[in-house]
Amino acid sequence: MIPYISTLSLLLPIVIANSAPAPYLQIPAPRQLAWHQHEYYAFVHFGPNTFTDEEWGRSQSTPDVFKPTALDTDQWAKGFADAGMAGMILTAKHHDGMALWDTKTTTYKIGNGQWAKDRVAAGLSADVVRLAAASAVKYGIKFGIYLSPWDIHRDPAMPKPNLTGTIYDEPQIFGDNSTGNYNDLYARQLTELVTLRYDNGSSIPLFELWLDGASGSDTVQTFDWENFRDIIRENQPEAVMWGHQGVDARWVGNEDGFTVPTNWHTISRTQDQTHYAGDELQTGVRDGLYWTPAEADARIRDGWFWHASEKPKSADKLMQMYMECVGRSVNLLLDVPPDITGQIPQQDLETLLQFKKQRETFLNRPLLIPDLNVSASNVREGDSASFGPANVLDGNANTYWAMNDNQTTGFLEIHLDGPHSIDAIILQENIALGQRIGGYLVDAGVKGAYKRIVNGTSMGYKRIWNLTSAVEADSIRLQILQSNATPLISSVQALGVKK
Ligand code: FUL
Repeated sequence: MIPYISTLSLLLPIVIANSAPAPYLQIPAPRQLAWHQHEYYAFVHFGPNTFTDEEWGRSQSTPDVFKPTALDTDQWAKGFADAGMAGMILTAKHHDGMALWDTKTTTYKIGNGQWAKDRVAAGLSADVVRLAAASAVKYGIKFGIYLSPWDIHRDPAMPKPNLTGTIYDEPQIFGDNSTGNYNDLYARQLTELVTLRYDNGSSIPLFELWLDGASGSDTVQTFDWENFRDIIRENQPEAVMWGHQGVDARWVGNEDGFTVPTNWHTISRTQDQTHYAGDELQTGVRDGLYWTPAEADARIRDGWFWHASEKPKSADKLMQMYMECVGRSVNLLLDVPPDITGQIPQQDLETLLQFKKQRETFLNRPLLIPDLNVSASNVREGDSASFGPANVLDGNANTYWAMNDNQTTGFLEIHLDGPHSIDAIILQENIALGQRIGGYLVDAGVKGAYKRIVNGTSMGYKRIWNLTSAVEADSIRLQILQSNATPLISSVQALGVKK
């Protein structure tokens, strides 16, 4: 909301009407605000592990191991787009160190394997990262990259006898005590990836860089997170940098799509400081120093990489994950790995489609429509056009209901045209101006008698409340019980059927 100040009001000593609330403490950068709205997207773990039936390969295979029989990155991107996923994040380099793009930084890349040589001889690209990026844009989804900071290929604590004497026997520069500068290698790899180009020469936009926090070795390596951030900012200012606890988005503390009801979008530590425990990452820190919202990385199967012995989870299970993640203001990054053909198994794509159908069947029942009658305990400066409660029904993420600055509690009520059966409530706080709300209730009214249906703490970007049983209502009342600054509500929705 852009404050409007008339020339006349500048001249007169009166309270200026139509003034938007000031931001409250930390607010999301534009890149983060856009990221919140992506909500659900795919993780793609693909590399040597796909062919060796491993999760954490020990950097023992040569690039010849990478030989998909029918690679089709279009099939991935189309499958994800059809499933309603906003994008995909590909493992350009997992812990084993083998690069999936045509890098100048290492010999340990798929480009040196026979599969790639045959592709190139046939006039085809063997750069899987660029191929996937081109497929993503073709099917209208976002593209992101995972680049593992822990690199077994360079870690002296991880013996690699199979590579001894080969061109892949590279200096063991990982670790603070090693001779060599691993941060420099990582920075060069990152630089290559954030400056990749499509075949037509234009630059490949990335929506997220995934800088994993895992390590399975005793080698201590202090990472130069600030430099990595600067490289990303300089070349991809719209990209979110994901790390264990920052910079732009944080881990949710587990890899099972599990979250807790109270979740703050802020924390108070950077990547260089002691790591939060899993439960602290889930909750976040209210009024923390940095806007670092949580993302849940979870899997459609048991492993991150494809294994013949595993099956996808059920659509019901994915729906449950969705409600716990997206329904609690946490983005869901769901891993859907390609198999040894280089394609996503049909079984997984079918499960994604079933899940999409369930999601849509559930969500596509909105009862609260723009022309309903809405009242509120207070409207900011009496300016209903700018801050009235009808804004929560207009479907516009930029408008919101607001009260005067000195009011941190209050209510709004939406009057339905007759009795309805309601089984879910969706609430959105206008996070563009910060996360403020710490307590709220929703009541279902029938002829003025109310029944409590939601009792919440944090709200944030989006909350979906699936009620244990449907309730009858001819009105919906949202009460804000606690807020650290005047609350701003951008959307209220109820799902169900008209009776
Ligand atoms: C973890 C890694 O160790 C797993 O292999 C996987 O990549 C997962 C997404 O992150 O930290």
